[in-house]
Amino acid sequence: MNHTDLEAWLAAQQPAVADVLRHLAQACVKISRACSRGAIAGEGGQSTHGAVGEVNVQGENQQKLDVYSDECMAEALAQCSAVAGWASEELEHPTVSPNHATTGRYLAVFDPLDGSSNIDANISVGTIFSVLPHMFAGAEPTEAAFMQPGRRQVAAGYALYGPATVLVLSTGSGIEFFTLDPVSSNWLHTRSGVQIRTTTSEFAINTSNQRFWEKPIQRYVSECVAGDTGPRARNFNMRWVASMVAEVHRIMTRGGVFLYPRDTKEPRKPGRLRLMYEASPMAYLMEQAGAKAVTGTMDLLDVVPDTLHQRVPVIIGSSDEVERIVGYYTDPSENVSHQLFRHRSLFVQPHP
Ligand code: AFP
Repeated sequence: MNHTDLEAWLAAQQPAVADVLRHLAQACVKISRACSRGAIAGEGGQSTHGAVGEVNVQGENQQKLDVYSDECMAEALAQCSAVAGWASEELEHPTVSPNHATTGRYLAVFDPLDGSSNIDANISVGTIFSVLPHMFAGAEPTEAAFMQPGRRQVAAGYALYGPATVLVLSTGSGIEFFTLDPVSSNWLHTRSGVQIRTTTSEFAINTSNQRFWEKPIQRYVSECVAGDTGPRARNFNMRWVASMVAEVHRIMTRGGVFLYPRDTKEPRKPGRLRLMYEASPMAYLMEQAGAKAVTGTMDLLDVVPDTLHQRVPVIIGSSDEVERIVGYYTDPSENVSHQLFRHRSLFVQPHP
């Protein structure tokens, strides 16, 4: 079967946005190569496999591949004239482009290697990215320039480094899949206009946190687990990869719902996942595929960030299930104290 490639698709996009995506995709090729080489990755006796032995800005153990992936992204974006600056999960503050800070019209935000705590186990990992307009183009971007809700994204995507490397992109007109040809390093266009099915019998959640969940989530999961003996009157299946890109890609291909809700495990943190480089880009992609993305009490794309590394509750996927969960949040008998748990409140603390 003959496939067109990424360049052919980019040629039909807005040129500056296309240029940002081209550079991001090039970085993902390098990251893919390093991931696929596992323990033999690295050059000149310098392995890029294993832990660095330090914790990053998130308070998480940093992997050498986290650092390498971050460098690949920064190197690619520094060469892109459309990008004025970028922010990474790995760095506390944004980076101002060395050459294009006052001329670039866009900002990039990314998690260079999401799920990297799985890398030693050879489980799929991925890169997630978001492209925002630079609202103060002409001036060097400050941290404040990044504080935009996901609704403003002009493009988003992820690369999944699994058995095959897949790039999923949207510029606001639907979802496109590209598959990396490892021989030619070319991204081949493999699916267009992907839509997520509205119904599903598959959910993904880390049930070890069950005792910390809010009541609507307790209700939803217990009803799924009760299967055909409960109020749903049908059986459900559960999946948990602990690698968000893999979970989202499964939902893209066969439907499902993914939940990392607010919990009381660490009351200072309103969730596990990060708004700007995990939740927002994935929410944008979900909506582009006809699915839904909420915190439980509002659309994820409407959450206005207070800080770069802000965390947020995430409930995304097949619309029938997400709407049902939202219904449980608005049900007065579930007694969720919305006002106490607003997204801009005393309960939302900066990272980690
Ligand atoms: P790491 O990048 O530290 O591996 O975190 C991955 C992640 O942010 C996301 O990809 C997973 O969905 C989630 O964390 C897994 O969290 P649990 O450790 O609670 O399973």
